[in-house]
Amino acid sequence: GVDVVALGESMVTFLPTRPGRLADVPSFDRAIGGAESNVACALAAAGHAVRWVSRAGTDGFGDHLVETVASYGVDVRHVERDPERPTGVYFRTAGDRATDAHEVAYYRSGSAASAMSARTVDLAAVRAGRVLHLSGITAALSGGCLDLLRELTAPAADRPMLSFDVNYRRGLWGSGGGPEVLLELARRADIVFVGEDEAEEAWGVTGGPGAVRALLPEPRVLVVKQGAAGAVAFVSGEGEGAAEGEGAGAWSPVAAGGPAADRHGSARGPAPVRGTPAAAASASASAGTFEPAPVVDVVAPVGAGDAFAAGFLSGILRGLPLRRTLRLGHLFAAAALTTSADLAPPPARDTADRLTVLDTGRWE
Ligand code: KDG
Repeated sequence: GVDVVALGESMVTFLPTRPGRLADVPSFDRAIGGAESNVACALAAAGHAVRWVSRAGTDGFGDHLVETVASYGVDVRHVERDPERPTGVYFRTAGDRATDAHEVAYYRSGSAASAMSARTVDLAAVRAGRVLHLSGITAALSGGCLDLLRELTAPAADRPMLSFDVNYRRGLWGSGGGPEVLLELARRADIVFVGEDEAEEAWGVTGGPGAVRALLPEPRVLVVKQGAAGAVAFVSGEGEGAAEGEGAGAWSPVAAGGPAADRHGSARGPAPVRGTPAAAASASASAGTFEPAPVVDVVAPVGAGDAFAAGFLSGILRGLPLRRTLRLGHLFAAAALTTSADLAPPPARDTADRLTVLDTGRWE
């Protein structure tokens, strides 16, 4: 079976060959980007069965995208090729060391992927995994894409466990409704990833991770990323007490032992543990579980959030304890932070396991 299906637009990415303003960079190196395929590739590299669902043009850029994602071992059979519309591309500059600010120039409006909708993607193929990973980028691409996300996030008995990375991209939303839409979608997900700074930018939340949880009490798992410092995970409901320990993933929404939907009964939405005011109150009252990130020299932050999501989902799929799952997220992110490309393969599983283990079992 398929562990994870990721759906979203990917683009050929042009990385600057030197620092400076977009206006001044004379040449670019080709790579690929796309938040959801970044997650898919990292998860496949970590040994999971992953499918990426998308659309791409029949142009050479589309070939390059699909071939590159496939080279990670991702199932790309459900990527539809559109002869009428181009593959999206984007250019970016190197981040300013002081501010991390980089310029992004997207050429994706009217792309093949922006024509994703409930009619142009195979919904059964999208819902076939244990986990469905989506991001807020897709919601900004077109009306059809937004409707598709609404359909995929609607409560349903057979819905896979839904993972949602808020991924607020101000440049894609312009002035219209992005923050409200992202909040609506995030509230319907089971696992949500959001940056503390992103939550402030999109929703004006200040006051730290607890304040973000107060705004988003519904998801069973909420991860608030705090940049170089680390990340805080909030887990509500069944198995909450096991979150800290080395228990066999009792906290996990997809802990080993059957399809995710089974664990929530037949009526999946909203799950009993999370719909009630009491659950919401206890979720927002909990301080969460903080795990610091390793210190690395950042080459380019782009793609680190995707890598974090992949590492965290890998820990969940493997039924690892929460703190170790957070460490895996940080480790995958560290691999992405220290390369210039958007997509960075994580360390091999045995290395990752040694680097993230909680108790080294060393002789006293
Ligand atoms: O998270 C990294 C992505 O933002 C990047 O790879 C490109 O998907 C992308 C986007 O839409 O910005």
